[in-house]
Amino acid sequence: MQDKQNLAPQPPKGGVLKDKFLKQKNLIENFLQKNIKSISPKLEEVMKYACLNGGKRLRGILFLNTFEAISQKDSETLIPIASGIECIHTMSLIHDDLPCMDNDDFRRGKASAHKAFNEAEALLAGDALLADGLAMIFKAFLTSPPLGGWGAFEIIIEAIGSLGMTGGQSLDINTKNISNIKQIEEIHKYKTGALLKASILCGAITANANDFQIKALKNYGEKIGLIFQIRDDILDIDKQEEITYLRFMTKEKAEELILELLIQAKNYLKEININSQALFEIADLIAKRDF
Ligand code: GRG
Repeated sequence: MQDKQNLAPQPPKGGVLKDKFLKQKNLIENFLQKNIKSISPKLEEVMKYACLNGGKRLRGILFLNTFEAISQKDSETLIPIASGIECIHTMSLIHDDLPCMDNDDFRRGKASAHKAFNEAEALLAGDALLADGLAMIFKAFLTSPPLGGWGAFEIIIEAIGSLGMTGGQSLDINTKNISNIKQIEEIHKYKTGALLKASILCGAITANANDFQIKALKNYGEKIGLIFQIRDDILDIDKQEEITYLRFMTKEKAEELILELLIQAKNYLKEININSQALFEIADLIAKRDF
């Protein structure tokens, strides 16, 4: 066991892959710029406004780098899939910001879609981004079937449905009294964590990962989903939210928990001994929110 640990790839020092992530982000954004289209000029304007306004492209980047880690191949041909995932993610943000949901006037530092336009336009842009995002992924798989089969597509669809993100959002709006941290974890496991984890697993299955690798990457995905959320709560410390880790622990304790989860996430990567420097580094960037 000791020997196996020593042979495992070690986390890079100093974030050497940031340029690579920036390049992938730009490729995703170029694809979206060219492929977000509508027969309605207004719909196209709102979709582009919401989608091309400064997102980190974390889910797309996780997908591409998990594929590369398992297959040891370049992922550039899979940009349409990464872009489709980002369209779906943007849809969830547009709907989450609506007055009937989280009621947020700002997103990515700008007026949220329903504020910049109106609720009807925002709803339609969300609908179209969901359908068009799924179509981008579907078309990419149709023209070049993934080694691991269509399960890679299924994992994304399941992650956003009633057993995933939408289910988590429903738990969120229906939970009135939070009395312990487990309830918070449960909501975020689905609301925020499901699509993050699915982006990783989609990359793994597309690259034909074996069961052992998939299990470890699932665990890695769950840990970085938690880290993502705790960092979010720390950054949003002034927000009077019911559902925040900081109701149950101090900021210092939350920082300690992030470090603990980071070690656990990286240990799952070491377990499978793949060349996954990018995945080590993404975990660090999520922990520091330095994307
Ligand atoms: C997708 C079918 C479907 C339904 C959506 C509205 C809804 C149902 C779910 C809400 C989910 C939601 C908004 C979760 C919050 C996730 C979160 C913390 C988003 C912020 O992610 P970042 O920081 O965003 O990666 P950027 O702006 O960088 O893309």
